[in-house]
Amino acid sequence: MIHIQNYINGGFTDPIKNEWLDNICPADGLVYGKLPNSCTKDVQIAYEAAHDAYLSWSETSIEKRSAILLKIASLIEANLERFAVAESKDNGKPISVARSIDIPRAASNFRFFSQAITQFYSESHEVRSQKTINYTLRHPLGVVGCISPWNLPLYLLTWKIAPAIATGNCVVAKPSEVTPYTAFLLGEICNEAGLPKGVLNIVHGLGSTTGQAIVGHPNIKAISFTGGTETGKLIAKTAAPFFKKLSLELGGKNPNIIFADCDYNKMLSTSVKSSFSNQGQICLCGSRLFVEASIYEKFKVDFIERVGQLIVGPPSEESTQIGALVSKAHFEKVLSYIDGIDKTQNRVLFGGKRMRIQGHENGYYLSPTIIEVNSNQCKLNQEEIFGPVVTLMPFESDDDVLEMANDVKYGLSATLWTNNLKRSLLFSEQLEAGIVWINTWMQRDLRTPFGGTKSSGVGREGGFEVLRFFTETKNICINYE
Ligand code: TXE
Repeated sequence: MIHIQNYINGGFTDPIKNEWLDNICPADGLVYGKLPNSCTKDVQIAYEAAHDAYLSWSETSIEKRSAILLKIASLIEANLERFAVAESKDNGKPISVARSIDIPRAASNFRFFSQAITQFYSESHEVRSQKTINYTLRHPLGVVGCISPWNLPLYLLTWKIAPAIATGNCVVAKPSEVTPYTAFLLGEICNEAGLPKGVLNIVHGLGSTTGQAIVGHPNIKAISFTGGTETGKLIAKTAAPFFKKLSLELGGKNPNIIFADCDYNKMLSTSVKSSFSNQGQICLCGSRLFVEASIYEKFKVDFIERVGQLIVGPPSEESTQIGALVSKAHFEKVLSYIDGIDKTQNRVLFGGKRMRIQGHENGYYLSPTIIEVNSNQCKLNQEEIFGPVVTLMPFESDDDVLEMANDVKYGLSATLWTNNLKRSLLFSEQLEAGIVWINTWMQRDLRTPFGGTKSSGVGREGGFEVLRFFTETKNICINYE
């Protein structure tokens, strides 16, 4: 049994009230660890540690902060296998994915922000006729809160922590209670890298207790959150009376728009990935596939064939491409969408069933699922399912597909497959999304702004955008006449 503890002030501690949650392995449904369900008092202690560390950390030179972040990146890389095994066990994702994507990206987050902070700058504005010069200061906020989800556990936690501490803030962080393991291991790495105690504090627990205590803490100045849209609303409501800075990266229901003039083979293999990577549990997955009518029937046959070749299996096996869904509750939620379809309007073309994997009969395995729908208004196209379930629908014209792509409450990302330059430019301008991919998917450059519109959230992460988020801007105006 793994005994996960809070990481506060550079040490590992049990929760004050001695309340514990089960840590369950989605591959077989068995409890394999315990984690704290931290209360308001635990959060307060973490806050005090962060507050005490703040003065010194915020005045630590950029070179030193940068060097520590770089060391953390190197240590994550040196412990790649240990982290990958933990992530795969906790989340159900294939070990090959944890090893090649999640953990390397967590290291990249620290490496990237160790460099970005050395290039961060502010502006000055001179008006010579009035003999004035304005210059802008960007100072850290103080103690900030970072709350992350279970789908990309270490990847998304570090995506928040790294820029927060790079800019001189101290952090109280809470990973998802469903996937706490790699966050726990990160504490050890931070100590080894020489991160001063209290700069990063990680408290574990439920959203409704620990998460709520962080968001409702009067002196935690900003909340960076990734998770569900409903949780985002609750966080916004709790944080509003304190006027906290908020960055909310929420759900998505992203269109994958396929025109007949695209590079067909590249589109086909990328669409399999954009539909089912990480068991479809990525906010950027393209879950609504709109295919131009002239190639619809061909695409349907080819797509089903390719999806049928995906290997569903235990996350620990090297050959597995689709692992287990993250939890029983989430598995049941995803399955309920499939079981609840209106069979007069929608048709399951492939999958749609629980899979029993030999030796892992109680694991949360679902075969990748393709459903043909006849209206973009159906529940399957309007609600975020967040699992290995996609819908297919043909379209006749550019106008029709653009309207359907935008006719949803979410606006995170969109993918477009076409070789028509004019169409690419028009669609990129008119698609209601924070991120548009043309003839590709999920090619990430950490310098770019990342986030969504509409119910997909507010604010942008990445690059200088997030460094601005984690700093308070002050303008100084001097008259030098
Ligand atoms: O996420 P939650 P859930 C979507 C996806 C999924 C749905 C619900 O559709 O089915 O959200 O998932 C913490 N105050 N996404 O319920 O609850 C929680 O402990 C403060 C999309 O598992 O949003 C965890 O650390 N914190 C998404 C984090 O919020 C609270 C990724 C996210 O959990 C809290 C995950 C509260 N009141 C799910 N309540 C994406 N955008 O990538 C919960 N939390």
